[in-house]
Amino acid sequence: MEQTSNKTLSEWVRSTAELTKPDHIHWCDGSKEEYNFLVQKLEASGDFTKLNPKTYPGCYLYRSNPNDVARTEHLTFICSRNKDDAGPLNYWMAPDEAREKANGILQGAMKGRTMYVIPYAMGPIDSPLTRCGVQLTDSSYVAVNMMIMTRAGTKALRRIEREGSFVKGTHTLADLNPERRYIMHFPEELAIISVGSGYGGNALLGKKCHALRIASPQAHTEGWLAEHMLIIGIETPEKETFFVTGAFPSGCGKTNLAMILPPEKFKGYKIWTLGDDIAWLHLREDGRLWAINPENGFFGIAPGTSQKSNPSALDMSKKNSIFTNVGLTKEKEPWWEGLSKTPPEGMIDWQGRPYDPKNGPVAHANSRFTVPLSNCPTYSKLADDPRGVPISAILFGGRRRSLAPLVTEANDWAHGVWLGATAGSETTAAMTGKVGIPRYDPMAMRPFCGYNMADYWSHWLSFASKSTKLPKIYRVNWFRQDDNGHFMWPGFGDNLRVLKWIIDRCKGCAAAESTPIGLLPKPEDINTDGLDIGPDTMKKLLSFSREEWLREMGDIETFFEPFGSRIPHTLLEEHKKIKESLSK
Ligand code: OXD
Ligand code: MN
Repeated sequence: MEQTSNKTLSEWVRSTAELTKPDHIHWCDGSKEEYNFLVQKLEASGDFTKLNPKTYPGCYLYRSNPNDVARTEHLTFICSRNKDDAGPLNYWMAPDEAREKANGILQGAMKGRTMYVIPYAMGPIDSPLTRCGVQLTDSSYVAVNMMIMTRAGTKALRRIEREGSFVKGTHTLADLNPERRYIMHFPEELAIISVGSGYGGNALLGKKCHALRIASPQAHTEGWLAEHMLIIGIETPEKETFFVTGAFPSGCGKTNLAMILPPEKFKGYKIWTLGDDIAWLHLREDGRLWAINPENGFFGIAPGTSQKSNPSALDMSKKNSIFTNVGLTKEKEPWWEGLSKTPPEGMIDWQGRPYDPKNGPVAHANSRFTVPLSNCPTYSKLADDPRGVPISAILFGGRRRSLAPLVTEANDWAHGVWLGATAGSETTAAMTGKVGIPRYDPMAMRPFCGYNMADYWSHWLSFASKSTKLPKIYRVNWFRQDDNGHFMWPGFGDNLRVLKWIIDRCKGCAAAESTPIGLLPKPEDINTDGLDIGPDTMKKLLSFSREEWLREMGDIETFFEPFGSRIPHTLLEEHKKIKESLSK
């Protein structure tokens, strides 16, 4: 039955159904009743286990296929017409070849299943910065997750009908065969095809596929930025709020930082949470960069989330949440490594087996919670403001055991882009493959930039000529280790100590010292009141080694090489300046 006045949409739904042959088609209206209906269906089929209704009301556990537990970067393709437009950091497939491959898998793939038609808005429903999409999927798990993660349903459909344009996302579980798993993006056609995976970033197409890989080239064309960034507001005791975005690679604590609780000595400070993963940034008439969070929920990593690291996340996931691939206690509560010291008696592991340490951890290292944004105790209503929030500072981070000081301020915008472009990190369990492997992850966008990263850097650099009121840029590294392999910085809530220096810098009331790699605080500029951390450690945390950095400059040159002449001249000039200053 045709449910929309948009002819492109109804024709696409019709032709996809003809190809994939679902038994039913369900147009999602996004209502509570519909969500409950889908949850009941998942419970009846045994896919969802209801958690303890007293302690976890409205919460469910889902176990994915053990071969389908993380994003698969090696199966993720940018299918631009021109290979060079995808750039050296993306896997590329010619659009015709990709469509042919996908069609072979889509053929009859939804037989025996329902195809859900999910219209969704990325961003507040009435924001001019919002973009819409429609996902077709044969997974009820994906449908309920999309309902939490995006503003899905009739309102989004009406907006699509008014505007006419939308991103087309086709998703099928098919036979979950890793050999026939492809996550394909067609930036020139605003289309996504994802087959053979039901997992998070591969399957919830509004998230990485739309809001980053399709939106980043779209933002390039239209003059804005689609970024892998959290958004927070830092309220000071004087009741001023500074908004900050932060790009950190997957699994580096963005969700924790998005909802930190200030240390005891920081009376009167408050962190407001607007988003933990994605920010869309636009320059407004006032010359400032404003950010919206296109998402409406959290898809956070469970292991390591604890009373110490993130009490707010524990709190917010205690109602109306979906847990994926965590353990299950006798009391029907979720459990993961880090939640308490040892697994409680009678634990069932993430694969549904009685827990046996021989089988590995209780929860998969990339197990997740899906939680509505508004559940967060530090949620800011401004997350729903159609204008977004004005950004004072941008953080670029990574997981580096040495080299990068705790915090470095960029001398100016171009230097800040260099700091972002050369950020490195160690791989985590958020993607399949080995963990702990160092790699450059520019602006934490390596797996998510839908076009040539060199053009992306040029786009970033272009903002310098458009405004004099751009945010200050910082590189941060919470993960520096001493010679014995211990973390030197306590992290978590204590990161506010670094954020305080940053906002004091934005206000113009904190000192910094100019060095070849950027502006650094002196140890006494960071408030360590109440912290068990000696002046020597602070000194080390804020130090850099010329030798190490000169080696790093060489590694960066090797990393830049495959971009050839497409790499922006300004970035190379910046690199040369820093290298010269390090050699003096
Ligand atoms: C995520 C990721 O799920 O970055 O946010 O992998
Ligand atoms: Mn992410």
